Amino acid sequence: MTHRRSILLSAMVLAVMSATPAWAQKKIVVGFAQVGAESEWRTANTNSIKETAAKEGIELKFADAQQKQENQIKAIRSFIAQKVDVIAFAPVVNTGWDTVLKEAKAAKIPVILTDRSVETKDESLYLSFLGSDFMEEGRKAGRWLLEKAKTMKGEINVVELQGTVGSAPAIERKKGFEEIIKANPNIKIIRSQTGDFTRAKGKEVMEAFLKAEGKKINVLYAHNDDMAIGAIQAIEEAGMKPVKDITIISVDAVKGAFEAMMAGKMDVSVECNPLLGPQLFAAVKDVVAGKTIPRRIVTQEGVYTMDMAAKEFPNRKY
Ligand code: GZL
Repeated sequence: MTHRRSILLSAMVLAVMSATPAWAQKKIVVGFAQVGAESEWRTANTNSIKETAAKEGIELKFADAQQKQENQIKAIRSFIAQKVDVIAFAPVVNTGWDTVLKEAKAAKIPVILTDRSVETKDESLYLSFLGSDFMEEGRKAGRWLLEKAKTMKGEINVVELQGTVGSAPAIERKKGFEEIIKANPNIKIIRSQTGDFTRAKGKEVMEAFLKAEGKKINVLYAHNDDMAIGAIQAIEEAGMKPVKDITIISVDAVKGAFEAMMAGKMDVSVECNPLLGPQLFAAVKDVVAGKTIPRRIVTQEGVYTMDMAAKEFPNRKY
């Protein structure tokens, strides 16, 4: 055997021997504080995070905050006390996080935001924000309505079911939608109220809209499918027909939206991808390995209309 080959071989043997066996490598421990379980989207998001952690052999400490900021803050404090390697969370609202994030920073625990972002002057309080561009989702909904409006006569009165008050998706989906529809002065938002991203509240608020405005309503813009599906029930119970009497525009594109579109009860749903697990834990592993991660990781998303629903439905993962 040549001298060179023997050096190469011994180097390889050394490398194999010095590599720490998998069972001896310290498991990465991640603390995740989830918003809650308010919607189909959230359930799919939670499943993606839990399934990916298990697949990657990462120990996941998971807390469900039942849509309360104080519960998320409590969970983050417990992760700090347990000295986890990384903290990740989906902030239920976008303000009020500096104090607890400063505690995480003092404990030298990196933080990754998923799904929703936070407002803070101190950029060092989190490493990265992984999630959708909610402004663009609102713009996509607005662009769809501008096109649809070309086939509609006279005033186009919109009622809007907003997401959780103070949450990034609610603020930005509203802003993006309004930015686009102002191009057509016939389109007016005549009522706008939060349905807190839930079916029950979406139905309740739509009942109030129908009582107040009735047949004046031409379009519903719902910030998520759960509220849209609740509103569709209210529209039918009021003796009106979704799509035919009231155009239904929604966001998320979860299975329930595809079922509604295939039943001819929803016009369009703008996709908001909940399957953030793979991107989150790839970022976690990079952080633990000392690599830098992008400040902003955007998820790719489409727009699904009623005529596309049946063909696309079998491909849906959530
Ligand atoms: C969006 C996410 C929103 C979904 C809702 O990324 O935060 O919260 O649109 C969910 O369905 O409740």
